[in-house]
Amino acid sequence: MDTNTKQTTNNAVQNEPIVTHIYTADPSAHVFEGKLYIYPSHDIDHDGPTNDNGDQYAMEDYHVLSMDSADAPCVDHGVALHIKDVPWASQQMWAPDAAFKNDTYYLFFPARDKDGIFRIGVASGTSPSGPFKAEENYMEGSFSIDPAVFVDEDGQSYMYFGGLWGGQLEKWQTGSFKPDAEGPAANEPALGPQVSQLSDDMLSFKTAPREILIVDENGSPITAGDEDRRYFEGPWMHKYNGKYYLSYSTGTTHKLVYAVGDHPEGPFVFKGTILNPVLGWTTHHSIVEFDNKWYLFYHDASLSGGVDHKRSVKFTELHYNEDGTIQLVETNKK
Ligand code: FUB
Repeated sequence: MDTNTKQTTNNAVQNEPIVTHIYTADPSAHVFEGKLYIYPSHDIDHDGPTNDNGDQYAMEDYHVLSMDSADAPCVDHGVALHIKDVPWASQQMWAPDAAFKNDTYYLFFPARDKDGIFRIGVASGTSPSGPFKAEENYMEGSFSIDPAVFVDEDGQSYMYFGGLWGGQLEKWQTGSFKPDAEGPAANEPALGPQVSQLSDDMLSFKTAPREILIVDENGSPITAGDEDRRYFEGPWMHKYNGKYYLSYSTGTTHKLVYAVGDHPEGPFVFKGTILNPVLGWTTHHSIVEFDNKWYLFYHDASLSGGVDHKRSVKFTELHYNEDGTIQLVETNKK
């Protein structure tokens, strides 16, 4: 049964927030049971600090949203998982994702553990709208933030994850957590996102996380100083015409960009920008095919007048060129 159900109208072409009664961010969109389901972060107000560590993103729960069609009202199915019901987590329920396998819906989410280290947890349920029951512990071997789970046509599932700065990815370069570790120098290869194959029950890593390589058109690794192209956070994987598209946020330059490869674990060749900067510091997205159209789900801070920890999910249609490149989505930062 849906709880706390609310409806708002939305207008895809005008890119209005899909809901306005709560702040939402980091949308992971999927088609389940013939509908669009969106798994966002639930942004909240608070009196705490705002800093590069991301303390302003103090989220405590997840709501699941759905739409029967791209121009239908968006339904809020209420709280699907609250941090008080996650035994290992202490704070900051950041960008989640969801997947369907084994007749079960899985919600993957990052949060800080009791030691303040970001880990990735999994919760499961029988409905795409939740509720979800969290596992007792975080996924063994997990770290950092922004899990995105891709189930390939052969049934193998992959988790992509990792984020710089508050997301702590720099601190794991040796394989264990080093609180003072910094990222590579500007002329060195940038840190890539991590990828792991998931076990068949979706509850653990089948293969140890390994770093993904993103190269430029000449095959050279994108460097850490190349802030228009280097990986920052928010990975997403989708498949289009047999190719694997890894898209992500560039963080400091506030773009959504993408790279293309022949294998889900890479390497990937940088291709271009999908979305120019939006209002707000962060930018985070997902790409989904629904009713024979492709859509970009993203967020901005327009509804709150630019307050970046109070963001709103929007979406727009995405178009491909004949050669498989993605057409840039322009923004007006309003
Ligand atoms: O919402 C908290 C963090 O902000 C996410 O995990 C990042 O991707 C950024 O959107």
